[in-house]
Amino acid sequence: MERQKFYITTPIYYPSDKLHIGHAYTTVVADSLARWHKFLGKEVRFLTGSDEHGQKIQRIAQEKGVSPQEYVDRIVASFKDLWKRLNIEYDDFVRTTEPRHERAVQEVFRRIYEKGDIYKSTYKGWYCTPCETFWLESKLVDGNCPDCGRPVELVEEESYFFKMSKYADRLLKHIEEHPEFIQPESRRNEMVNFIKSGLEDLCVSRTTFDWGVPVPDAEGHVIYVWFDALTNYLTGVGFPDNQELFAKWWPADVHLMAKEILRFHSVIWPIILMALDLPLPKIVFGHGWLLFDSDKMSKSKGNVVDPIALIQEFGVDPIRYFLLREISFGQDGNFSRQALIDRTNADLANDLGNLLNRSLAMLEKYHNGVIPAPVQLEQVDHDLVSFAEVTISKFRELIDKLAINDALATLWQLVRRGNKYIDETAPWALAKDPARKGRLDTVMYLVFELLRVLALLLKSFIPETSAKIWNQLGIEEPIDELLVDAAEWGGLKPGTVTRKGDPIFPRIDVKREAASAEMEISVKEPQVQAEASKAAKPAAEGGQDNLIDISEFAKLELVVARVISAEKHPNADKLLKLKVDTGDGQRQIVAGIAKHYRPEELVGRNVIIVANLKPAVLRGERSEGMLLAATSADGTLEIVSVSGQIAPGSRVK
Ligand code: ME8
Repeated sequence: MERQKFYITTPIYYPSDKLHIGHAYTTVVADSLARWHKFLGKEVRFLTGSDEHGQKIQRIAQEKGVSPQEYVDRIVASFKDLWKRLNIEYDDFVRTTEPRHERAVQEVFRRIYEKGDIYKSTYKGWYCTPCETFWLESKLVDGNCPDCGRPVELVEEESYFFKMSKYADRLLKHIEEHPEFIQPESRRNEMVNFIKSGLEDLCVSRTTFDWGVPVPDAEGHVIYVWFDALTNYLTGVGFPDNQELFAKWWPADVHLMAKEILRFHSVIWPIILMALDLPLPKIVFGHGWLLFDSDKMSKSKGNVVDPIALIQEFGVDPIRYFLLREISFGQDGNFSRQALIDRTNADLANDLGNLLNRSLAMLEKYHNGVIPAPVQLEQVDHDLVSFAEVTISKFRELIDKLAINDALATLWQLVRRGNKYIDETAPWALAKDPARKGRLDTVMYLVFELLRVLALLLKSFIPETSAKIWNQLGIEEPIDELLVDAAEWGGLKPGTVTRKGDPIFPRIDVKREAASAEMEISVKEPQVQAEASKAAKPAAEGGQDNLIDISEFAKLELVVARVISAEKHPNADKLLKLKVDTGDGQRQIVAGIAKHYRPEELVGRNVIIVANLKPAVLRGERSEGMLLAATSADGTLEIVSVSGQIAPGSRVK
């Protein structure tokens, strides 16, 4: 059977300056979808490129005192470098100054001209150079460009015109018959209204500058930059010379872009294709804008966020994940550094990273790092498996609908469910009882099976992370070669030897306001939690004298902290040395619980600590806080903990 195909494109970006996080957004989404469709077993073509002609580029090059070609060569190299750093795996990159593209554009122009749909006349009207758009006087807003608000220029020149109006009814009919053609739906209505308000014939050549593809046999005319740029989607699949490649890939499945250029793609582009008698793309999707302080990021406003600096600071997958998860696909969304840090700490470090880390630590301790065979499943296990199965199918449906952020939100319910399953089944308790070895094996197997499935489902979105998880899981088949069938539940082979590595997402440390360096270090007697809690008398015993008011209680900073690592204190049998994550950083706590807990039982647990206790040095180890534990009369001690649902740093009141 012939493999299904999937052809996806991004806009070709202007090399007027370096790219910002908004361009990265579209391209990360396109890359993730391309990878996803490959994972579904399809043959995929992913096209991007650079839109190098036009008055805007020519002017910038002039200002810089270099030729337009020299100027764009340098900027386009930076585009390719950015895509490499973001793990963007495109199949072709069309530069509009390449001979193959110039040939394609001239061929498109010639065919439409010969058909009689392009004619010569004179253009008199307004032009917005930053947007490279012609405007009728009636459409201007306060005399400025209605799209970007910047000043327009009056131009009057002999031009070729494309009979757009001739195709308006055919286009409306196509939109009506193919409701999926323009997405999201709200923007489809805008486009329909725009067409219904009447289409002008489009000016498709310029004579007042020469940085463009020459109009065939018409000296002094260059082809209008949008007519040139849109044609890249044909160039990238071999038009007009490689007919085999072209027949294989055209029409495109998805043209992706932001809303400001949806009109070019859902009105001008389909009409060019109709004039060429070529089929129309299946979906034209105009997503929202990435805003910065609720304003559109743009180079001219100087509020752009440089993706390279972000990648250097945070790594590539936190950026990819943030873009895919944080912004409702189709809507505008805000970018902020704090939101990026919060998202990374909550979803990647706490939920996913912690699930992997604690599972590996337990497996190493209880089973030498080897994945056991499951025994009999109990209700709690069946619940996990059916939750996983339902979630996986919801995830797939949502990606198919291009609801990428919803899909990831759904998948994260499963990640959190995994952490909850560990809390519920308490492997540390099972490990204490040899008679429950079968239960422990089953729990460990299911947890690792969940991690395996998650790594597969995430590989299209955060590929570097999936590869790291895969490596730590120790599965031999290369993850790159596996298709979606492999993500069905139950594929993990018992006997697989895991490899504990570094945490995949260390938490991003946000400086605590009260710097720990300023805290006093006491060298008094060890103040051990278990003893401290024994010493505290219940209020009822102490009578009314013991009562405190709420303001005194409020002085206590009780917070949830997640145990990242635990080990025996080198100089004291009663003490354990814990490293905990408090949401805004990490700290060490020395706790007198060594007689009651083994270190590995604590890793991944969410304990409650007194966070504003003066630091102390306990037998040579610094302790910054105290964890809460309850002790019964017979000396049994249990630490107070909450489930993985509560994020580290949450206040306990
Ligand atoms: O328009 N939020 O190129 P361009 C979200 N050359 N996406 C953003 C964004 C933001 N703040 N800023 C940019 C052009 N983008 C033409 C395209 S195609 C035949 C020719 C993304 O460099 C988004 O995809 O101005 C937007 O449509 C595109 O970059 C505009 O890139």
